[in-house]
Amino acid sequence: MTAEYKVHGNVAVITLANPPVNGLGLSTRQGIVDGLEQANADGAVKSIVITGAGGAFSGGADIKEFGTDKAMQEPNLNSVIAAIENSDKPVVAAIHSVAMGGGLELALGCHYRVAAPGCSVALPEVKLGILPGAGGTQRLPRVIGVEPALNMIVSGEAIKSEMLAMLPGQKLFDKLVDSPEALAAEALAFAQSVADVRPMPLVRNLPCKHPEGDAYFQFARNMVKGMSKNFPAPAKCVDAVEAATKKKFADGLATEREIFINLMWTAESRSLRHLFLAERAASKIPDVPSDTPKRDIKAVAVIGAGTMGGGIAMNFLNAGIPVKMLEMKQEALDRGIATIRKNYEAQVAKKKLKQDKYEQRMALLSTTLSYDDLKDADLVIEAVFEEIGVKEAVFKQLDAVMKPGAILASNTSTLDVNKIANFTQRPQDVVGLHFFSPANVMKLLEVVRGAATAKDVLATVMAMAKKIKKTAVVSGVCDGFIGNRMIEQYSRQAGFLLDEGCTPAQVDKAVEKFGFAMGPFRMGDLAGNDIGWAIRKRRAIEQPGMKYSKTADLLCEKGRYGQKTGAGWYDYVPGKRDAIPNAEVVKMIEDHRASLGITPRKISDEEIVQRLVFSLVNEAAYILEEGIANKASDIDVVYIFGYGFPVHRGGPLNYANEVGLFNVVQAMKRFAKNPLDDAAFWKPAPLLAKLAAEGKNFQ
Ligand code: T1G
Repeated sequence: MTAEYKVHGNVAVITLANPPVNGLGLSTRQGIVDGLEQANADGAVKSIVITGAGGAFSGGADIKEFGTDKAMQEPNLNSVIAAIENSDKPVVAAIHSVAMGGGLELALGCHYRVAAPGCSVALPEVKLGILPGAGGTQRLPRVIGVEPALNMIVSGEAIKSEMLAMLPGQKLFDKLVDSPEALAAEALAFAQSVADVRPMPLVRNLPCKHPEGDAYFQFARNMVKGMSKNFPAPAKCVDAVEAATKKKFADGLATEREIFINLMWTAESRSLRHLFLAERAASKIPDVPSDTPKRDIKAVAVIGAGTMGGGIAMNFLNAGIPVKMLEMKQEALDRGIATIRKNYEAQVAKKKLKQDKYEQRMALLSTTLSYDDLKDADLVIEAVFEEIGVKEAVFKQLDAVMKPGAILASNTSTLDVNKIANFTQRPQDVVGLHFFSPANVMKLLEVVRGAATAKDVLATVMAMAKKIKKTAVVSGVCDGFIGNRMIEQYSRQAGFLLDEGCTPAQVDKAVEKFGFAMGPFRMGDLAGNDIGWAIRKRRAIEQPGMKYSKTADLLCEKGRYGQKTGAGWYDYVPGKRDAIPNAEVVKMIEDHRASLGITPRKISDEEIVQRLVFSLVNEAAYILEEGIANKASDIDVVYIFGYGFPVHRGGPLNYANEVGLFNVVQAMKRFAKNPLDDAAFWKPAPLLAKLAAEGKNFQ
């Protein structure tokens, strides 16, 4: 049982013990109910305390149970809370560290709540595409007021217990103790002090009104409209809280329950729950035990003070880790430092960073022109020119100067990490750390595992990624690793669509309607079309015969690299990001099409989206069966955090599962019949074909 029962004097203490966060899974729920029964049956017991072991009171319902019959199995959370409210003896919640979701709802069902300071209190269900389903939308407004409650429920954000305790007239906490250490004893004392108080207070009996209800909820609906694009839950939160102000408690609870169950079965919620677990699962490497010893990373060196090097350095400065930056020339260093300063000063100006924090971070940054000065760094990351010869020179230098045990990392985005490792005598200490630009902003970090990369190096960099607030995904070595290898196919399809009859704007609009922030052509203009141009030139040598549309090359030959040259697939007005369609580009595409003897055809948005997204799916299936990615959810994490795949779709493979792999394969068979496409590419990867034939999903 994951809830312990112990009697202290005449107080029974039920302790939730379901690590890591006391998720309210079935056995924990059963443990609470059993404890309540035992306490109510014991004449020596006068009052009851519920608390959580370890680092949380409770992180809420057990997300891992969702979608299984355990989640709804009695006693469900509403039944547990009813058992608390119907207890003959007062129940006191002793809250500390984390009280979230169902955990907070459990506490709201108690007669009293004693809290420690520093506890993160939240109803974050909206972040999972649902809303509080055990009375949170009905009880929280009754203890902190309608507006603060709705703000918490719609945002899902955590607020510290001491802040909530300051809300005027709040009835959330009956007592805020001085420190977490004092909680256990003070909760026991409080429970003794209320043992004979009757009637026992119930949150459900408190009034819940808003003086200008209709006007306020109309305002609230307007406010959530912006955040509700693609997500139904925020607007439903407003409906549930409004019900709390207009209906009797039991009816309001029924309204909440109905909305909760409906939202639970939406594709959006399945996607968000999938991503919640996927992001955390990404940090687990099948053959690297979680207790693998990690190397200390106390000092970092970054080679290259360009855009990437500067952004990479900022991640470590932000985490309080000193960085030494090396460049070949002083003016390059000066430029790099100036860029870092500019980035921080912009954050200070927007009040996103305090001046003293900015100065602290800059104080951690030092520069040098000499490799010898790097020798004491625990981790060095090179972010130099993406050319294997340059990497070779850098890694030979590093091998000569870095102390034994230092980790040597390359920020390469496509080059062979095994080759790079073999430029050194210590390939076991070499790893790829592929940051995404802008490196100080993008959450994704591809950790590229070389054939020789040591397990403790992997464990170290995965822990380091969490420290610098990156979502790290392990990739094997192949051209483009996970993300860039897949985007290659996506870009090829985008080019074929132009040859066959689309304009850049039509493709981008279809993909943006699907949910991408940017279609492939706007994205090319942002990243720089010359990057893809260079890769295609390299590919033409390494993989002759790979079929591409020539349009992107024709565009680059006109110097239209994108925003950086003021013009790409679109035109740009200086200082603005609006993509303005350009008639010459459209004509260039039409002329090229005519030169190929292609008669343009009308292509539906559905076909555009399917060809672009399913090209990601097929390439991902190859990546999985080659072992480049450890699991399907890792690939979804890469695409959500690094390539702007729409969150409400859960990632390319989650989306393929939602569509049905049989249907994906059927669509691919249609695409393979198109002579202007790449029929060979549309042969389903063996893994995809197998799963589709067996009616299974990517796991
Ligand atoms: N259920 C199951 N596992 C959970 C969990 C949960 N609610 N919360 C965290 N974990 C696991 C997580 O998967 C990871 O596991 C480990 O704990 C550490 O998580 C009826 C229906 C609590 C602030 O949305 O926000 O209640 O990878 O890396 O940074 O209305 O976890 O080690 O195997 O995030 O210290 C509502 C979600 C549920 C809270 C801790 N509750 N959790 O952060 O650690 S729905 C939530 C968090 C609900 C009711 C409804 C955070 C945290 P593993 P972590 P952390």
